Amino acid sequence: SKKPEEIPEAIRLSVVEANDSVAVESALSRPIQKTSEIMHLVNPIVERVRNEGDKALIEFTSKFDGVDLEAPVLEAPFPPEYFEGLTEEMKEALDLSMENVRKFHAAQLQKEVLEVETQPGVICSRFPRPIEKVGLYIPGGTAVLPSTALMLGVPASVAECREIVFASPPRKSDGKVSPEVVYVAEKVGASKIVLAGGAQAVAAMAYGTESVPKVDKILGPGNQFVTAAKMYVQNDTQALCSIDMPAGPSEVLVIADEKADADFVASDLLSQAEHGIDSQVILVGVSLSEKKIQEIQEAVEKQALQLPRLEIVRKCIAHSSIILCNSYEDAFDMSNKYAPEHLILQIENASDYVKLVDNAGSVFVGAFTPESCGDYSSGTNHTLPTYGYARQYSGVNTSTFQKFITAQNVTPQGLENIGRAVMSVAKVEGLDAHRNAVKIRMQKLGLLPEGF
Ligand code: HSO
Ligand code: ZN
Repeated sequence: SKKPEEIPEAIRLSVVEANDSVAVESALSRPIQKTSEIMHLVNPIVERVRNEGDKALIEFTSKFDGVDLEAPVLEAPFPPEYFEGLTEEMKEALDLSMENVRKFHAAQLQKEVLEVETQPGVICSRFPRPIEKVGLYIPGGTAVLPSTALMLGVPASVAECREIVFASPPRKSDGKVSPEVVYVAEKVGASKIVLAGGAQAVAAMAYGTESVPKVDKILGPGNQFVTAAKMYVQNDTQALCSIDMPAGPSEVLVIADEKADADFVASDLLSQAEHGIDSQVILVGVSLSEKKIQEIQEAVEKQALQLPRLEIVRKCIAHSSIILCNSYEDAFDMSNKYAPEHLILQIENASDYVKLVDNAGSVFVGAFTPESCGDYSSGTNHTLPTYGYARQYSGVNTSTFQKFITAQNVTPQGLENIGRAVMSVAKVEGLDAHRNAVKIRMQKLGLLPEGF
């Protein structure tokens, strides 16, 4: 028989009562981000790429990815050997996913000029323009992430960004990036793929190198080095570069009631758990019976044991919880407080409850809507706010790739209507030149008495 320490621990979520506020707080707490702690590692990498360009980029790719490149950038049209291994089935799957994402994001595109005459002769307007150059980071490592390529690339192309640059670390085996990513890059009209990852890829796109164009905005998920480098360049006025949003580990919160299918609930919890050991997986139960809780725990264990990423899942589930509530309202309060990246509703008449959602990145409504559909193919974006930032951030959408410019046209009649207000406020601010700019005009128009 096995010694006790060799028996693997059961794969189960801890169970917490909603009124146990200490336990709930701990269940809903997120792992502390160490961005500032790794800044001292990231700073020199960013500095070197900024000062030495391609030479430093090639050197870091050799050091961190074990790939020696002659040129760090692949230019469109991408060479045929980069598409090798791409199956027809994969092309069809990517095409279907891209088409749905395109449809949903094209519908979001704001093209029209907004015009409001706030007072007679005072015409204010607003018009959109694409962000000219965007850099899309596609993580590498063991996972292949063509889905991230399409979730960022399709809206950038819908918004008509003038230049789309991809960056992804090359594979150690052959120095290439996966053909699926190259396929998506070609489909969305990317001009270049930077064969680099980590802080060095972010720096190359933020400052530009001999072969990497300097971009205006960098988007995409990544490890803590990528995140730290994005924070760095966002704060550096030399880079003049913005980013999509702060990033943390991926999360799901599932709200389930007694009618929920235990196998479905378990499958959703596990699809989040397999992302990484620091993934957050929370089940909020509404009036669940002991029997249902048991069924869910058993389904989690049974399905987990079949998964190739079992070891990741095991570690993630070890810090995951079921929180037991007694009403739908309490469950949604709990969820709004946590502000999950993904919220899955496996409850009766789920669509009637969407109105209770105040904070979430994206909502998956009803038993037959697993998160996986939104991760890949339904049309919504999977680049979503994590770490509680769903309180104030939206997920990536078409307007993420646009900016909005305002304009105004004030006629003499308009100046008559607002000129005196401008002059009064300028006076109280002690800004006489401001006041004069209106006064001079109003005098020429004969709108002010002599000696005003
Ligand atoms: N759930 C992830 C996205 C993803 N899932 C990519 C699979 N591939 C973050 O929203
Ligand atoms: Zn996922």
